[in-house]
Amino acid sequence: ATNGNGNGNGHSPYLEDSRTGLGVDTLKRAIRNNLFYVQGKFPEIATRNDYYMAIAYAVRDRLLQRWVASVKQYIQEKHRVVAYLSAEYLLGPHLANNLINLGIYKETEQACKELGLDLDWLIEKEVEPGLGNGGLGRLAACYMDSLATLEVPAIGYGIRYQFGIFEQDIRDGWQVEDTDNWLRRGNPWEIARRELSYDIKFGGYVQTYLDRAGKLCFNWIPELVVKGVAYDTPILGYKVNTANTLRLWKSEAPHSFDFQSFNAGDYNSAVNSKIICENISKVLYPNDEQIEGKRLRLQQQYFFVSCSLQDMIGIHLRQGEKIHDFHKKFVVQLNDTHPAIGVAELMRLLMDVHQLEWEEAWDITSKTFAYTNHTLLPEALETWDLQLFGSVLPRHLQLIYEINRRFVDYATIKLYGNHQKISSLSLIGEGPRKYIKMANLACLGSFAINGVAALHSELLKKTVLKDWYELMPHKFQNKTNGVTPRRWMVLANPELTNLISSRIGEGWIKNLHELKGLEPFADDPEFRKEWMQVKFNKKKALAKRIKKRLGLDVDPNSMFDILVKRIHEYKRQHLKVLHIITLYNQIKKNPNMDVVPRTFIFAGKAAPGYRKAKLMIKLINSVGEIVNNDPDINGRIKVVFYPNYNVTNAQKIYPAADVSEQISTAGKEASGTGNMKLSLNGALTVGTLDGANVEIRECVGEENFFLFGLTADEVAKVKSEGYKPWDYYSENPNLKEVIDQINSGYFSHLDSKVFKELTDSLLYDDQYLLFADYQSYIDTQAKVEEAFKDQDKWARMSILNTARMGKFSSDRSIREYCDEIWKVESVPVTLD
Ligand code: GL7
Repeated sequence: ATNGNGNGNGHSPYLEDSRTGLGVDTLKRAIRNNLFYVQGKFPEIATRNDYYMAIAYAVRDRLLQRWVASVKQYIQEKHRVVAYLSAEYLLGPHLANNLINLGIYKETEQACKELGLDLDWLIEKEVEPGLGNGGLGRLAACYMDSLATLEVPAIGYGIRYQFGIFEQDIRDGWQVEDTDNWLRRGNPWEIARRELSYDIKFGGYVQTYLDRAGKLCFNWIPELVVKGVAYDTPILGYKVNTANTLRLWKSEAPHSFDFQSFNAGDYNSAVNSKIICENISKVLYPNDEQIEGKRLRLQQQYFFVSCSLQDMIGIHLRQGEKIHDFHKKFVVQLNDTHPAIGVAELMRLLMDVHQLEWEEAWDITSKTFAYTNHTLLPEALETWDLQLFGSVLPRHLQLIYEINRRFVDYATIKLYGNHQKISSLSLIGEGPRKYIKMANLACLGSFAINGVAALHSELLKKTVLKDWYELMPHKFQNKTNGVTPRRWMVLANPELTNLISSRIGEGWIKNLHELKGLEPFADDPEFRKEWMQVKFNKKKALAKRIKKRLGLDVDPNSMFDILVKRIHEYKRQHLKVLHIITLYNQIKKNPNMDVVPRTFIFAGKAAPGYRKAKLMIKLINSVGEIVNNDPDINGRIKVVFYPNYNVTNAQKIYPAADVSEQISTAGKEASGTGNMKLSLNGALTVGTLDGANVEIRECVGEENFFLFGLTADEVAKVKSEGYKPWDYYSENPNLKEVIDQINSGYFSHLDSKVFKELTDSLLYDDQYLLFADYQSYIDTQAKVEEAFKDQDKWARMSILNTARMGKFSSDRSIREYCDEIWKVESVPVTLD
């Protein structure tokens, strides 16, 4: 066959078939060729990693055609583009995901087999890029998947951290951190674009002068200039031609040496300045929901935002468009306040570099940005010490002052005389030290503001962003989070995927609402049996991993009760521990009682500087040590802390869950997304009315959800009336026994001091109302136990959970963002 270009292949005028072909034979050839030409190895001496790399390159080659075609089409047809700005992307391993999205999993498996390789074994080899902390970073990754799948032109911008989230190990029950050197064996999924780089200034001072026309001009003379180099990773949509770009910036020194110091004989300071530059993208801050007001963190934020905005302006102008139309070409989504400095940076670029006047620059800026808020915790709202800010970004401090001056003038008229409101809206906080309020900068500079679940969006309007809502109600929206069914079902749970597809076809993978079609099968005994068999197999597989990693035997016939997420007081892992000890005490007092065997599985990382969270991990492990080895318990309850929770491990845990624990204090969890992944995989939720739990319960039906605890309104009320945890403690004998037992050293080799910080904070403060929710939680767990005894009924409930999760696809979230905020349309990509 000829395509008229004279090269005889049917795909492309400039590529050989072997680089794009999707058949088994071409895949085999590609793997062998890559082993030889890229790795420089032959089969007899190739290591597992060599083979992994050979396959990864073979797959990447197959993405490239789609990637190039997508970019080409966006440029030629000048489409409107979404720029997603996020300091974190928690992508998870690429290989299996790309095989699924390309639709060549089976072919590759076969090709491997014929080469004597086991694909799954190679997939296990991949080190995941952990460039995020938790839900916020993972959401960005799910959204990139959905944007591509929905064929929406989009670029994700972020930081190419050399070290991602730390690796967690558990020693003597305590968390210990190790660095995440994810790039040590190379990264076959990225392409370095050395030619694509921008200079980023830091520090110094600002000169003002009048130009020839008498206009006041500003010249920022920096103390340090850093180069940002683009590293691109293709993000392929599911069974479409669209491959979007994730562009992550790496910081480097502009020249490898500072020649001035070098010539002056000061080799050390020359090398030093190189190190300072490289440090900016060196490491991800491991804090989740907590700000760290460090200079380097501000530098990271500004670094990637400035690179990204300069890049967008470059793309726009190279297409022959006018700077005045920038907001028509790009809409920029701020993933939390981390990139909010973009508001001031775009003003600077438009005015200082592109010579626009203030009014026009502000008009463009405020039509460009939209802001997603991800938290209600006051301690997580970013602020920067004003002095620190000014020393890193002197020009931006001027701009923020001027933005604020104009805004306060406006607000003073609108809110005549309400000084308290005006000062709460001000971009600058007063106090012993002044500070910049990033959420306020984001709210003012954006045309849309959204929360991430219905309850969260409502609470934003009533609490943290109340004054903004009253002043600018038109900006406020809700966009409930979602998760990608490709990674969280097709990839993580192929067995359940096949079972579902055997009954309702495969349409649900792209249109999750089609899962509704499963509902009738909840009444089909044969289907229920197959459903529970898949669950059992996934539990067996997880049990095997637990045995391998921890040497612990767990029974796959027991109920797998799962609490996996970052460790945080508001997420209340310690409430789960109170339940476990309560159950333990019941059995101890009545060893013959009829209990449903349960395996409690915890996983999650604590921020390295968060002492109480680390103590919670120690408590879980200490309780596990006693419970797991007590002959009276005889294995009926087991406690597991599975180390190093990350995307790879999450993919193994979710499918094995019977029960999903979503037990945060109502009003604290903005949305949650693990709650969605677990329910999608057929787990039943024990949860509070918090975040997206509210909407999950609405969808699956209250009879298929175990609700407990105070509502957000009740929490607020209890607190305002003067909450006294001690009263709950002294009036509830079971609770008292549990707390006293922890304090006696029962779980800590009679050391009664280890957990004192934790128990004291519960007895005398209990900010997160564990004691107030304790009895309700215990009672609800008794209902869970009863329900589990009737496996037929349980199977029904499990099937209905999955069947009714259609709403929680990230495809639905992204559609809403596209239609209601971004005003962008799908662009089907055609291959030539
Ligand atoms: C979070 C919220 O805590 C979480 O509830 C939400 O699902 C997630 C994505 O919207 O964002 N906010 C936040 O700062 N982190 C989150 O995970 C770290």
